Parts: sequence; C-alpha cells; structure tokens
Amino acid sequence: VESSIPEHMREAWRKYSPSGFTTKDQFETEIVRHIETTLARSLFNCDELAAYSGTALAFRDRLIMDWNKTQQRQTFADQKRIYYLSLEFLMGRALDNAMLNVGLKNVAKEGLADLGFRIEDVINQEHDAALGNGGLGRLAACFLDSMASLNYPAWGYGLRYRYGIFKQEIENGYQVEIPDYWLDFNPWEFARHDVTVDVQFYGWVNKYTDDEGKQIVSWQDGEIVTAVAYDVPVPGYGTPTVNNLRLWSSKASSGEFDFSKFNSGEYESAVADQQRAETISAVLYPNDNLERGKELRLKQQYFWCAASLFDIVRRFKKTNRKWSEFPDQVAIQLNDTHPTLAVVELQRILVDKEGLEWQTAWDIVTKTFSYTNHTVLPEALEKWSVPLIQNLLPRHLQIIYEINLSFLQTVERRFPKDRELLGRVSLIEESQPKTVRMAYLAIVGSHKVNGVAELHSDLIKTTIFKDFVRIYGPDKFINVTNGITPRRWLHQANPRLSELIASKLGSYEFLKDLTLLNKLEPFVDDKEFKKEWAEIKYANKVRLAQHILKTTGVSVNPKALFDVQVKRIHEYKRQQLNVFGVIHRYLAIKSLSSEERKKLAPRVTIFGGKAAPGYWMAKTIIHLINKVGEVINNDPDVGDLLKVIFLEDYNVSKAEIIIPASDISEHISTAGTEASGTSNMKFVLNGGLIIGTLDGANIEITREIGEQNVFLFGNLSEDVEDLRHNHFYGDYQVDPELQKVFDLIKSGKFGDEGSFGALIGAITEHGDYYLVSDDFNSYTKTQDLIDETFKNQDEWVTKCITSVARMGFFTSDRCINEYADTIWNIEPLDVAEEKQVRART
Ligand code: RUG
Repeated sequence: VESSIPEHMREAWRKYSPSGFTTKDQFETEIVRHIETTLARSLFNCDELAAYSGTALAFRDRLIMDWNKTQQRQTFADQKRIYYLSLEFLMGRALDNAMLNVGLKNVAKEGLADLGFRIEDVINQEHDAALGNGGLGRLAACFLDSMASLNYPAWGYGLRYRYGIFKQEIENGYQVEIPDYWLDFNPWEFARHDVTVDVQFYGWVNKYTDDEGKQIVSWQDGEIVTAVAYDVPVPGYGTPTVNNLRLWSSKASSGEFDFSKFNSGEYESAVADQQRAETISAVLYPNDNLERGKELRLKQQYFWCAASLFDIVRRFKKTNRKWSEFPDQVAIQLNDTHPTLAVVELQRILVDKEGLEWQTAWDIVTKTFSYTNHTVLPEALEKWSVPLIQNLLPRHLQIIYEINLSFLQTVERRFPKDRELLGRVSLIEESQPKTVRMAYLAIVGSHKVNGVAELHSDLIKTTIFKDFVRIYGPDKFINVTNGITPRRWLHQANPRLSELIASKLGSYEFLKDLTLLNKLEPFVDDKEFKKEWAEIKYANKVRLAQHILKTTGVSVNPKALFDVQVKRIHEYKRQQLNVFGVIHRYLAIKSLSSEERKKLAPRVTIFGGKAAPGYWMAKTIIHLINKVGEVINNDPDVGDLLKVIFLEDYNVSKAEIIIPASDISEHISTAGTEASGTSNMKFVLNGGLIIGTLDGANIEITREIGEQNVFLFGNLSEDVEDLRHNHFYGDYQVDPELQKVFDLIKSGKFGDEGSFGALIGAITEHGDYYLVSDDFNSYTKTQDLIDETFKNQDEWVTKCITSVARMGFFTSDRCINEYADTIWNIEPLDVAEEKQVRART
C-alpha cells in the first residue's frame, strides 16, 4: 500500500500504539480526559449526557484498536469474506453492548460510580440507532453480532439514513409520527471522507463498435451523486474480532452548492442540487411488509448497491486475482429483494467495465450471490415499473432484459411444450405498466435461495416459487431458521437471569454455545433455584410496571399476569384478534358478581408497535386499543382484574425492558403469513411462555420445547385457503361471542364507531381474510387455559425453566454457521494467537 509507513520506522508506531484501558483507574482517566478535552466540559457541568459521551468515547477507543487489527488480520489472511447487504440494520443502543462484548461493564460501573453516576442512567442517555422497521432489520443486527462473535470475516453494507424509523406518540388514542433525527452526537460512526463512490443516475446508453471491432456499451450523462462511507464498529462477544458495518451517505458530487447561482442571488436553486442528492439517504421508508414502488426508494436501492459493489470490487482488485476467483473471495447475501439490483450491477461492471464475456460474467455473478426471502405476502413482494427503471437506470434495464432472455431460453429448452410456464416465470410481468419481478430476478441471479423458518421455506417452494423449483431442482431452495443473539437478548436485557443461569452452569460459556442451556433442566426441581427464578421475573415486572406508570399514568399490579404483544401493527399479525379478546374478557368480567370476580386471575394486556404512516387499518387498530384501554382502565367494576396498556414508541431499547417482564406473549398471525417471527424466540429465552398459531418459527419452538409448554390455537396453514373460500361461498357466520364484542363496539362504548366499523366490516362483510372469526373461539378458550395454568405458579415456573433450557437452537450463532457452511462456503478466522497476546498484556 503506497501510504503505509516504511518498515524501519514501524518500531516507533508499535511502541506508541495505545493498548486501551483494562482497569477501573485507567477507565476513569480515559473518561475524564474525554469529558474535559474532547467534549470541553468539566466536573462543574458534567450531566448524564456528558457522562454517556465520555464513556462511549472511552469504549470506542478500545474498539477502534481491535477494529483496526481485525481489518488488518482479515486483509493478511486473504480469505473469503461475506458481505451482508441489508437496507435495514436495527441496531438499538451500542454502549451497553460494547461494554458487555468487551467484558468491561463492571469496570465501567465502578468507575462511573466513583465519578458520581449510575451506569443505568448513563446507558439510558443513548439514542437508539433505529435504521430499520422490525424483524428484518433486527435480524440483520443479530447476524452482525454473531458473525463478529464467531470471527467470520464479514462486512455489513447499508444506508446511513439521517432519519431512522419515526418516533411514535399517541395523542387522543391516535398514532402521531415525529421525525427521528438521531445523528446529533453519534460516537459510533466514523466518516470516511476519503472513501467515496460516484453513483450515476438517468442518462442514456451509447452502443458502438470501437476501432478493433469490439462492441462497447457506455452509459452516458445523467446525474452523479457521491456516496460517502460511514463505518460502524461491530464488536464480537469475548473475542478480539471487531467487524465493520459500512453505511453510505449521499451528497452532491460537486461537494458544494452552485456558487455562480448563489452570487447572482438565486439562493434556492443554488442549494437545490445539493439537497436533491442528500435526499437519497435522508429517510428510511417506514413500511414493514409493504412495498410501494416510489422512485426515491429505487434510487436508494441503486445508490447503496452501486456504492457497495464498487467497494467490494475495489477490494478484490487489490488482490490481483483473476476474475474467475471472485466467488472464492466474495460471498454476497441479499437480505430480501431490496438489494437485487446488485446482481445487475455486478454483471454491468464485469461486462461493460471489465470486458468479460456475458456468460463468463454471469457464472461469476450467480456463484457470488444468494438471496433470503422473508415473506409470502403479495403486497410485500417488490415489483418495479419498467418505465421507472428505464428512466433512472437505462443500462440496467437492458441487462435485466438480457438476463431474462437467456433465462427464458433455457426454460424453453427444458420445457418446450409449456408456453404458460414462460409467462409465469418471466422476470417481466406483462402488466400495465410492465414491471420487473424482483424476487424472480434475485432467484435467477443467486446460487441459493433460503426461507427463514421451516414452514415458510416449504411454503415458498410450494406457492410463490413453485415453478422455479421445477426449473432449478429442489436443492437450490433451502431453509435457514432465524435466530437471535443471546448476548443482547438475554445477557444484556436480563442480566439477573443470565447471572442465575451462569451460577448453575458454572460459567457464561452458554452465551457462546447456547445449547449448553440444556444443562439447566435438572434444576427444575430445585426449590431455591425456582424461587430465585420467580423473583427475577417479578423484579422485571416491577421495572416494567414503573415504566408503564411513568409513560401512561396507569398503575398496574406486577402480580397480575403480564400478557404482551409487541411488534409492528399489521392485520396479518392480528392485534385486532387480541383486542377483541380483551373486550370479550371485559364482557365476561362485567357479567360476574363481585364474589365470582374474586376467583379470576388478574391480567395486564400490553401492546406496543408502530403502524406504517399510510396504513389506515393498522392505525385504526392502535386507536381501538387505546380507546378500549381508556374505558376498561377506568371502570371501577374491573379494578386490577384487567388493564390494557399501549406502550408508545416500541423500539429495541424498550424491547429490552418489556421482553424480560412478560409472562405470556402473543404470536398469533394467521397461519402461513408470518415467515418466522423472532420476538417469539426472545420471549421464551427470557422465561416467558407464548400463545401462538402454528405459524413461522412457533412451530419449531414448539418442537424444541415441547407442546406442553406452548399455548397453541387456531387453524392450520393448509386449511386457510378453503376457509377463505368458505367465507364467500359457504354458509359463513361470525362467531357468536365475537358478535357480542362487535355489538359493544358498535354501541359506541369506545367512541369512533365509524372507523371501528371498518375493522368489523373487514370481518363481517369483506371475507375475513385473516380468519379472525374462525380462530376466535379457539383463541379465547386457550386464554382461559392460560389463566388456569398461571394459578399454579410452581407448574408455571417449571414450564418456563424447561423452555429456556431447550432454546439452544434459536441462537443466531447456529443460524450464521448454517449460512456459512451451506451457502457462503466461508471459514472463521483463527484468533487464538491474538487472544493469547491479549491475555499476556
Ligand atoms: O415478517 C418477517 C418476519 O416474519 C421475519 O421473522 C423477519 C426476519 O426474517 O422478516 C420479516 N419481514 C419480512 N420484514 N419485512 C419483510 C418483507 O419482506
């Protein structure tokens, strides 16, 4: 490398290279230095935010050193890397995670106490990095943690949105969206102003033959926007590996506004270009499981794919290898279809820029990419309008057509008599306007396609991608069941439970090998252990009750059963089923005498989650929950027997408080609609039980922990189609108990009969697509069973402990190892030597 220091001068570097703090005194020195010099504050004006900043900077220094070494080690090792392309990374807070992964949280706790701060207050100052909508983005974050913890040479690539997912406020029961500007002070990112890529849009394609008779294709003119890299360190747990997450930010390629316009007084148009460029990475699209086909979104996708591909190719070219070796050095995972243009972009680079033959290039492309599908919902499957692509990316559209032609020719040769098949699998849908089916493009451009839970992987093979299984054979389509990182979702979120488990297992090794949890099972009869277990759950519930009181003003009894449903609000996730169940319970309470009421099990039903701003039905569900809460929480007949809470602005850091406090959580999607779900795993790992349908990962969770430990209900996915048909053509009637709930809503008891009427109408008049009525009886009966079971606390705790002991499978470490072995073909890097060096120092 040209800019590196000559060998004979490196000694000084090595001598003075900082080694980072390890003791409390060193930590205090670092934090005070940062507060006084970096932040220019002093002990006279050091508030909690300054203490957070100082602590974060001290830990950041440590991470940077490991990060630099990791990058050097990976470069020297020169082995295959995995690049994880995701438009969303829902990272949450970084400080607590960094402290735990580095293993110095206690040092920080004591050091901060000496300096006058409680570590919890300091941690709470951090703004969540919320660059994602829900499960898909959080999965990407768990994967980064696992890839680093397992020492895989891995990079994440994403967009550095200036605004993450909006903040949700509830006003008069309605969701209100507030922009989430999160970059005021972000010590976890490093602007690499020297790492930039110019990305082209619009323009036209010039095809000509050069003097040597070679076909040249050149994409000309249009608009250039510059991508600037921002790097975020991703520390592994208990390892020196710190991987890199590279996020791209957009800026005008000229760098500045137009000075000549400025001088002539045209201030607005002088900055217009700059603003247009910056708009690309300005805001995360707030839709979960919904695609809307907007040009800016397509621009975001291409901007990010082009910058990432340029960067990956640049790194590969430094190794001076032949192009044929590209797939031996590079694996690229497409997280959903959002990065599918990367397939087209790599083909463009190889053919137009590097001069490879079409087929040679295409072989490299398909060996490099693999694609994860996360949904079968039609409204979430991306389709881009052909005229839109034609205008924005004219060369890419040509390449897509060429890929399609060659693919359809292959299909035709294999299935010569099946004309309809060609129409069905074509990458182009002959609609008005024509569209590009991005999932099909991703399949054709990849060597492996995976679903995210067994049922889901089976469903994609038998429904949306059935024809492709025929064409490519079944081996291309595999399942990798999702997982979660136990570092954040047990150790960080529930430190007391983690400590109790460690005390029984003898170490924290289970955080690296979650299957060790099975050693807990023999302790299910240990009275003292069970008592401590129950005490920890109770303490977590007290903490949540305090949060509820502070944020909603409602006082809840921590001894009641806490029933939680927190996730994005979506009709398929069926929060409406839950709230109808709540009203049913309310009616039941009201019908009892005060003596009979004493026998009931008190319950707190807790909801949380955001609705996409344009999703009216989802917003109406939020409104109904809040209105139902207002009535029930203020009804003296009900008292502690039932409380209904909607927690505002559900996000990763709130999940860390809510999940450990749950007794029962709800994963009640219509069978066949939730690809996996991952919060189901988090809740069980934290000693909560679940009520769920036979959908997504609920099925595998049940298999692992045992049917006796799960409250299952509802129709099966194989029956959904017939049931839906029956709603229109059979003698369909709404469940009579549900009808009573509807009658109460319609009476105006909860206000706003008009819009709530639409929620009811979806079920009574518009075919009940999500099978709310079909599953209602089974749902409420199962809730009654939960009440009964909860009364026997000893039996309940036994179920919880047994379940936790059997959750080893659901770590994202297992999941990442499966991707590495079956899809990426990559090996972890050996860090034993580095660990020894560290142990000696
Ligand atoms: O809805 C799915 C979840 O079931 C799944 O657990 C998660 C991670 O695999 O991805 C979610 N998802 C799907 N988010 N967006 C989509 C649309 O493709």
